[in-house]
Amino acid sequence: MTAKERFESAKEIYASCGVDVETAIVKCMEAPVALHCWQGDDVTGFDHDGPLTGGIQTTGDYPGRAKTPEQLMQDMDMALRLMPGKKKLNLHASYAIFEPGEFVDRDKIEPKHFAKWVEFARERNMGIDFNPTFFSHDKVKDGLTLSSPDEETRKFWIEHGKACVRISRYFAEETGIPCVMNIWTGDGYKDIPADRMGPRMRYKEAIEEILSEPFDRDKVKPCVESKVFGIGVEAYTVGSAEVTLSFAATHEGCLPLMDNGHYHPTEVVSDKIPALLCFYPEIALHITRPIRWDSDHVVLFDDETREIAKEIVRNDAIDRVLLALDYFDASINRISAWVTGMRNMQKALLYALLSPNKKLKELQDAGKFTELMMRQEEMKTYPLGDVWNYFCEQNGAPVQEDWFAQIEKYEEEVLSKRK
Ligand SMILES: [Mn+2]
Repeated sequence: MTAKERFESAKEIYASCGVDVETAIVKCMEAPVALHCWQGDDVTGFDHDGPLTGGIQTTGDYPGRAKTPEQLMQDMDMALRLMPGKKKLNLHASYAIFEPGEFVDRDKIEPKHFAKWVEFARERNMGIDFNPTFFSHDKVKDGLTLSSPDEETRKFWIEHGKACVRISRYFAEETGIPCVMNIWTGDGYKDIPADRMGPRMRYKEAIEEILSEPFDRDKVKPCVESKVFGIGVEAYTVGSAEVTLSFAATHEGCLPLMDNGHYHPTEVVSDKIPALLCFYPEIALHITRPIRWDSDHVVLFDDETREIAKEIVRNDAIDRVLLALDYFDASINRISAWVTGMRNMQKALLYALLSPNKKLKELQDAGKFTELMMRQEEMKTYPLGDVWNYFCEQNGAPVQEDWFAQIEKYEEEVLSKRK
């Protein structure tokens, strides 16, 4: 059987349970997923020499890490060629590109420091999402940035946030695609604080100041991302789930962002998606894979990734849920890590789109839980692979494992030669 014949056969099989494969493919093609630049260089960036801080950690020392903007773009380009579907570029402020001999601190960065990224994105028809970088910097004082009791420290980081709003505006204008600007800090305490509310009030006011920088709500979409704990901030985080959710709920135009590595290990973001969709016009997600903690492993085609995709699709919310990847693994080929995670996210979306969602909801409402279980389980072995291969082909991306030969070739010819 040819790939086309396999696809035609799969189409019939899905049609027998009421799923229109062609519609699923079109919808999957239109769902943008933001590709995070920081997988390519272990969250190092180009604006500092110090260690990674903020309670996050990369582990591993696989050879060939991108060390310059040119290398990072070259690697990203390689990865992008091996992924089907619509992508956005996701940047951190620490990836500012300076001219030789030039340097400005984070409170002074300007759109021009991201002009090369705009060029990169435009040539590839991608929008750009953005993140102020509130970590890995000597102005993080006692583990705090926006919530610091020290006014000078707070002011520096507020100015950084405002500079990032201006840069986000520039991205949206230059690409014609809205820019999602996500605010996350690692602010918190290692041990039991004496004052939990004070830092949170300062955090609230600081974010309000950042968002007082003017922007058009159709072009810049600010988000606040929560976290339960980080390395070195085990006892308390300022931007907890309650803080960010309440902030977004009470500030017009600000969206909540959920990172599925940022909750207690038994909590699932898939269940939180429909909860928030009841109240917010739009929400944002960071897709990662936590193992026992916020370990940021590569996204797999696992139960929770599929469940997240199902909640987005069956609530008809592809347009309302802004998707981005956020993980970093330095122990394996970094480009392969990018490609594996992106393909799995897209595969999960396709899987969800190939589910008879309406029928399954009807079974639930009719109290037919025996049949509901049977059908949900049977769907798992429907011929997703045949549709996925066709989807990749339609998007000019390699099918099945065919992409890996290109990774190996690139590793031999490019990565292994890097010092
Ligand atoms: Mn995140």
